[in-house]
Amino acid sequence: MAEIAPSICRLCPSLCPILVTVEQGRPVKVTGDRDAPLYEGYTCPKGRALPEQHNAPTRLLTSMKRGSAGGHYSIGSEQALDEIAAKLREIIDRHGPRAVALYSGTAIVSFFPMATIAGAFMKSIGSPMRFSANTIDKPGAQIAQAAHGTWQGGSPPFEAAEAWILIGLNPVISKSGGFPPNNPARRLKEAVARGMKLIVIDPRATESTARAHIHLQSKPGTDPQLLAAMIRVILAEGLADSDFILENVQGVEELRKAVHPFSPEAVAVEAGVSADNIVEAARVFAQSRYAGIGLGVGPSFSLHGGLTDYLATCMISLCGFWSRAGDVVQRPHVLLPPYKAKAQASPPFKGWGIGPQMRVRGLTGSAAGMPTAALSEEILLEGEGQVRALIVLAGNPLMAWPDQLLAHKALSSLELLVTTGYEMSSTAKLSHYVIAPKLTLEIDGDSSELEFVKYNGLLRGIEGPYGRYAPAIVPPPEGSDLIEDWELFYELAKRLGLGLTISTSYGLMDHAHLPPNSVTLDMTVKPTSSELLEMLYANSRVPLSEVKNHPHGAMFDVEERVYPRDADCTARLDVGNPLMLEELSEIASAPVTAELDFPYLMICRRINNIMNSLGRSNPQLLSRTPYNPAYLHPDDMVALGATEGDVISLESKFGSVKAIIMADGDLRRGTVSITHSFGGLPGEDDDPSVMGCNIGRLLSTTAEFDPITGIPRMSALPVRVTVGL
Ligand SMILES: Nc1nc2c(c(=O)[nH]1)N[C@H]1C(S)=C(S)[C@@H](COP(=O)(O)OP(=O)(O)OC[C@H]3O[C@@H](n4cnc5c(=O)[nH]c(N)nc54)[C@H](O)[C@@H]3O)O[C@H]1N2
Ligand SMILES: Nc1nc2c(c(=O)[nH]1)N[C@H]1C(S)=C(S)[C@@H](COP(=O)(O)OP(=O)(O)OC[C@H]3O[C@@H](n4cnc5c(=O)[nH]c(N)nc54)[C@H](O)[C@@H]3O)O[C@H]1N2
Ligand code: SF4
Ligand SMILES: [Mo]
Repeated sequence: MAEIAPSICRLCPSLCPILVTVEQGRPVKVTGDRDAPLYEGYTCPKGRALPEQHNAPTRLLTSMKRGSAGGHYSIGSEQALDEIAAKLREIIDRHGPRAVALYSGTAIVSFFPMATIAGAFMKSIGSPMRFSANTIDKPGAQIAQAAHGTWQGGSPPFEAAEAWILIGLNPVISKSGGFPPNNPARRLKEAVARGMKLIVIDPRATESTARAHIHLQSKPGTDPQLLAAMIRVILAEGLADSDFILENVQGVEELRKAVHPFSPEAVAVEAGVSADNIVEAARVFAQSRYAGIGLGVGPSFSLHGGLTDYLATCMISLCGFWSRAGDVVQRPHVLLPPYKAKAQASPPFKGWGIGPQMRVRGLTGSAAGMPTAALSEEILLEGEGQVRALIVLAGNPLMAWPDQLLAHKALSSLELLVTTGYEMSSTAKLSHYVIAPKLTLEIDGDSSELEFVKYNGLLRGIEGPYGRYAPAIVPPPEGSDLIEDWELFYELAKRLGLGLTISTSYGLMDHAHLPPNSVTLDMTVKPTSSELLEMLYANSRVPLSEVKNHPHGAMFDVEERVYPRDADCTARLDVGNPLMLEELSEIASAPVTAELDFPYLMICRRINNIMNSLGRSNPQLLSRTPYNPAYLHPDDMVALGATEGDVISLESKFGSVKAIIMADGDLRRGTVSITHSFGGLPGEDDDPSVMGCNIGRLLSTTAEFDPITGIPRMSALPVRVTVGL
C-alpha cells in the first residue's frame, strides 16, 4: 500500500517542501507540496530524484575500509569507529591535535546540527584545523560584513523592491545567494510583473536574465569597477539618502575619493559595456524606494569577492535600504531564539588576521573560516603542525578543491582519510574509511537554515515567519548498517573519552549577538536526532512542539516590529574601510584582462540537474549529457574553426583538460562557460565524453589568491582553447 508523507528536500539550501510516496518502506516518488506555504509546490529534478538517490544500487549500505591492495571492503560501523578512534588517538599522541583536520562540504545542509557537532568534536580534541567549503565559495560575504558592519533591523520585504541587481548570481537555477530561495523563478516573474526593474551583471544571459531591464554583459572580473562607477554616479548626482547617512554611516568621504577614478566611461571600456547603461543602472537602483543586490559565486571567484560584496553593501547603506523603526521584521526567528531587531548598526568587527595561523602563505582564519584552498599545501608541508588526518564530512574535495592534482597528492599522502558519504565518490575512493550515512528521508530535519543564513551574508534567507519540522519518513534500507553523519563525531568523542558542547550559533554568526544557546551532550546515553533538535531548539521563538503540529510547515504568528535605535548607540556602518579601499585603488591601476597566450576567460556555471558533484551517479539526471560541455559563443566557434561535439583542449597557465564544445549564443564573446565537479580522479577521465573533465585542474591555489580568505581565481581565468586534437 502506498502512503504519501510530507517532508522537505534537503539536497540544497532551498529546502523545498515535498510529498513523498512511500511503498513498502521505500520512497518511490517525490512531488512538490502544494499545501506548504511559500513555495507553491515547486521542486527541481534533483529533488524529484530523491527516491533514486535513496534506492540507488550504488548506494553504500555499510561502511567501507580500504584494503592494502587499494580496493574497499565492507566493515561494520562499530568496528570502523573503533579503528578510526584508535588511529586518531595515535596521531594526536604522536603529533598533537593540530595534525587532525576537518573539512565539511555542502551536504551538511542535509542535517544542519552535524556541522556544530563536528565543530564541537574538533574543539574537544583541541584542533583549530576546521575547514569548510565556505572559503572556496563566497567567503567575501563575511569579510564584507566584518568591514562594513551589519544592520540589526534587517531589510525591507522583497515585495517592496523596485529594483534588484544580480551580480554573477543565477538564482533561477542555483536558488542561491541574495534572492528569495523559495521558488525563485516564480518570485522573479512576479516581481518583474509588478514593475520591479531587474539589473543583471553577468557575462552570460542566464536563465535569470530573460526579464532584465538592463543586462550589463560585462567582461568577467570587472564587478568591483562596475560597482565603484555606480557608487560614483550615486554620490555625484546626490542620489544617496543623506538623513540615513548622517545618523548611521561613516566613511563616505573616503569612499567618494576612492571611487573617483572609476568614471562610467572608463569602466565601460574596461568592462566592455555601455557607459549609459552603468549610469542608468545606478539611477534605477538609487531612485528606488527600496532595492536589493544578490551576489553569486561569479564575482567571488574572480579574485575580488570581498571587495565586490563590500561595495555592494556600501551601495545599499548609501541609499538607506535597510528596515527602519516600526517596520515589520522581515526575517523573524521561528526556530532560533527570540531576538530584538533594532534600527541600528552592529559596528564592523575584526574579520581577518584572526584565529589559527596556517603554515603556508601567511594565511590565517578569518570571519569566513579557515582557508580551504591552502589545506592541500598544509598537508604536504612537512614539519611541526603538519596535518596527517582529515575527516571529510559530506563533501567531495577531489571534485571541489581548486588544483585537483595537488589535492590528489595531498589526500593520498595522509595517514588517515575518513569520508562520510553514501556512494564511492572520488574522495571516498582515496579514503581509508568511508562512513555510510542514513539519507535525508531517513532522518529528521527542519527549516532553521533558512533563518540563520541571514547572518552570513547580504539579503540571504527566507522572508516571513516560516517554520517547518520534517520527521523521518522511511527506515534505512533493510539489512543496512548506517549511522547518521553527526554520530561519527559523537562516537569518536566517546571512544576518545571526550565531551561535546554544541550550540545553535554554528560559529559563523558570532557578530549577530544572539542569546547563547549551548548544550552539553550526555556521552553515556546517545540522543536521537529528534532529541538533538529538541535540545538545540529548546529556546526557539516558536515552541518546537507548535512547529511540529504543522506537518506541511506554517507561517507562525510572530509579527514583530523593528525597535528604535538605542539612545546611547554610537555604532555606524563603515563605507570607508581602509583595507577595502586600498584594494579598490589597486585594481584601478591593474585591469583584469585575458592574456595574449590565453585569450579566453573561463567562467563558472551551475546546471539544474546536478548539485556540485551530487547527482552524477543518477543516469536520469544526466540524461542530456554525462559530461560538462565547454560552452562557447557561436562566433568564437567559427573563429576557432570548431563545431559542436568537437573535443577541445582547455589550457590555463597551470594545467589543461579536454572538453567537448557546445554552442551558447547567450555568452559574451571571449568567454568559456563550464561547470565544475565533473571528471574523475587523475587517469580516470581521459575521454571527456564519458564523465567530462575536472576544471579544478586548471586552477592554481598559489598563483593568485585573496590574501584574507585564500580563495584563488576560480572564474575569469585566462585560458587557451585548442581545437582538433
Ligand atoms: N572549479 C570550481 N570549483 C568549485 C566550484 C566551482 O564553481 N568551480 N564551486 C565551489 C563551491 S561554491 C563549493 S560549495 C564547493 C563544493 O564542495 P563540496 O561540498 O566538497 O562538494 P559537493 O560535491 O557539494 O560534495 C557533497 C558530497 O556530499 C555527498 N552527500 C550528499 N548527501 C549526503 C549526506 O546526506 N551525507 C553525506 N555524508 N554525504 C552526502 C555527495 O554525494 C557529495 O559527494 O566546490 C567549490 N569548487
Ligand atoms: N542546480 C544547482 N544548484 C546549485 C548548485 C549546483 O551545482 N547546481 N550549487 C550550489 C552552490 S555550492 C552554490 S555556491 C550556488 C552558486 O550559485 P550561483 O552563484 O548562482 O552560481 P553560478 O551559476 O556558478 O554562477 C553565477 C553566474 O556568475 C557568472 N559569472 C562568472 N564569472 C563572473 C564574473 O567575474 N562576474 C560576474 N558578474 N559574473 C560572473 C556566470 O556566468 C553565472 O551565470 O549554487 C548552489 N545551487
Ligand atoms: S531546489 Fe531542488 S534540490 Fe533544492 S531543495 Fe528544492 S527540490 Fe531540493
Ligand atoms: Mo557553494
